Amino acid sequence: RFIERELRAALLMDELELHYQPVFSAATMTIKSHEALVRWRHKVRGMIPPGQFVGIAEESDLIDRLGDWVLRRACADLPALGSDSVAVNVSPAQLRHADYAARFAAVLMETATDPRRIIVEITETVPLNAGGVAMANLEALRAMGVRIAIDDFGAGHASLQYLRGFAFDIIKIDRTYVANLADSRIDAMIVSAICDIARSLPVEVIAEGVETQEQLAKLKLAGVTGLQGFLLGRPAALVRERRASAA
Ligand code: G
Ligand code: G
Ligand code: MN
Ligand code: NA
Repeated sequence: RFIERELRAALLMDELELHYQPVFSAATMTIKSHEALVRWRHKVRGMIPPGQFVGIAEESDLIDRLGDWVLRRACADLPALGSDSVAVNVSPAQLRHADYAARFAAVLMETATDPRRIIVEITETVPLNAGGVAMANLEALRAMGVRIAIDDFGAGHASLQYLRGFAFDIIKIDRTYVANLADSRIDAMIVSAICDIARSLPVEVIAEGVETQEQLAKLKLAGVTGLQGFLLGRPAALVRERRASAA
């Protein structure tokens, strides 16, 4: 397909970029990590969001190239980000390869990156069967010190099943729960219950999509450990002054 060939070329010609959105510690309200979000700066069509090309990449080996590019760039940017860690979104398709964790480790070596500073975000659309390839990859990453987050927690139908099957480090509450926090008693109860589960496991729990002060206050009360959303910081390109002056 045309768009697939274009995307392949874009990867080679460095037309993709990462934007970074800060995640704040609920306790200190300082930035503790950044989430990397890929964008395609198209020569004609302008900035294309990932929703319009990640799915196409997932239909072929393009997703592996895209994923490797994202990880390498995020690792290279980490020193300039100024936070302890960076989170990358990983597609289920990437985890299907038996050598995924080994390739991941190679990128960390190449860029001299401490694995403990990397967070991998996966959604519950990855089938995680005991003894399966995806599970083995996640276990290998975690053994290296990489932290694993469940993204969009509660948006799918397998969230609790997921928690039973793998020792995740972070739960990211889907932003639809946060959106209705002010006027939905049931959503507020669900968020509190997720925080209770997280505390007793124990794992970190990040609320995404925080847009208002009221949501922020309710989330802190419920006991989230991290906060992310437009109220606190939008995804933005890294300012590369330091890199430019160093060159
Ligand atoms: O930025 P936007 O809201 O359009 O992001 C839409 C979706 O794209 C989100 O679900 C996000 O997790 C996903 N996404 C963003 N960056 C990446 C990436 O580097 N790799 C993968 N696989 N998904 C990404
Ligand atoms: O699925 P994932 O959580 O990776 O999606 C990340 C996407 O969510 C990013 O593309 C980002 O633009 C979007 N996002 C981040 N914060 C907010 C927010 O406060 N409100 C809304 N509506 N979207 C957000
Ligand atoms: Mn994410
Ligand atoms: Na999410």
